[in-house]
Amino acid sequence: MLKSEFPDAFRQARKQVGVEQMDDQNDPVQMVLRFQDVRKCAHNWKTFQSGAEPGRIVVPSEVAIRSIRQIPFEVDPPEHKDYRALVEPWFKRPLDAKYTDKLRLLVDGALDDAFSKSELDVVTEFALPLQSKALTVLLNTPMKEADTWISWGTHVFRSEGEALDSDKANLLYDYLDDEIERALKDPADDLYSLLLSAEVGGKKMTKEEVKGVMILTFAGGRDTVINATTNTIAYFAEHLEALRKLKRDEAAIKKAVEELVRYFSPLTHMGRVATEDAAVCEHAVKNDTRISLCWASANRDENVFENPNDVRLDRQNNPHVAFGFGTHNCLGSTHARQLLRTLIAAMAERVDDIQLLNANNNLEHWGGVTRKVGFHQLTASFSGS
Ligand code: EMZ
Repeated sequence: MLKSEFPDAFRQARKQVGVEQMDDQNDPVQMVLRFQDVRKCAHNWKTFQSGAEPGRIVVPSEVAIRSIRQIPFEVDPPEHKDYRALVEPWFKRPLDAKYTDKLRLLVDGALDDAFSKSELDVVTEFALPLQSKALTVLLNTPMKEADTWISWGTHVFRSEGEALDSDKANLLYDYLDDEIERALKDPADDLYSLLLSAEVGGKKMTKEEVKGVMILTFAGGRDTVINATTNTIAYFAEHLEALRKLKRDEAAIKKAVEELVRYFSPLTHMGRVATEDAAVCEHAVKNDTRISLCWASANRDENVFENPNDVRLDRQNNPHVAFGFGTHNCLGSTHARQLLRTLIAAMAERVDDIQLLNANNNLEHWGGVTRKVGFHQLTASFSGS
């Protein structure tokens, strides 16, 4: 099996049952697996809410390590709208040509580094530093901040072998408290300062609300972007011809990114909490219990995608839900897409060959299902100029 092959872990459960039951810290989750059901539930925010107790819609639940609400992610309409409208323009900056130029410099730096080494771990030596440096562009903060973030590892709330790591979470919370104080004293053209001076619904944002936006920005786009980057490199290492065909073809690269995120689905699922007794594809959902919208399963639904387990970089009809669906569609998707497009463009121009050496798969366990979402480690040797 190729290292870049990511099997459809949910096929049987999706076809036969439509849901998968799993336990999570004694707060069970009913995973919704079919594309239409996932979209319907995502749309129905009144019955399946995001604004539950902070941390509860994340699977595994972060209730035990987080009391601050992530904004706008854990807020429902109608309040959600004003928060989202406030941050949306900032998160659309990746569409500016200058922003992309900055990303290109970072990607080129990462490739230079890879070419100069005989081998490297793509996860910790390429994807993690690239994600962190790119985050300084998104926040518009000094590049040296990335050094601190790199030291936190791939997930800000988890460590290898530990589903929830409160010590790690506290590092992030303390860091953000300091940064908020810094921005209050000495405002700059960065996301902190923008939020601290903003009003929502006629009221100034509180420090806690600002922190809630920042936690989301740090946590939501971390392991997801790192996995997407690593998996993309793994894919093209094993499909060099496909990479060559994309050279200087922006339209084709855009399509390729959509197909790769569909196939990899870096975020397996996201939860919701039922506000009343309900049902999903004839399975009862009790009031105050959790469901999850399984993007990874929906993205392989054979009723929607032809040959869903094939990567077709030029797939025509691709309504994937890798960035979620509906009100809460991913705020960071513009940044993530731009980073992946830039990565592929640069690789197509500069890479001659990538040899994958050792892979340690990152496997997730959900109920009876085991899913490969990325790699803990992927050593490779790059050549190019
Ligand atoms: C939350 C989540 C957001 C959560 C889009 O996903 O990402 C997870 O990785 C975090 O742990 O707190 O931000």
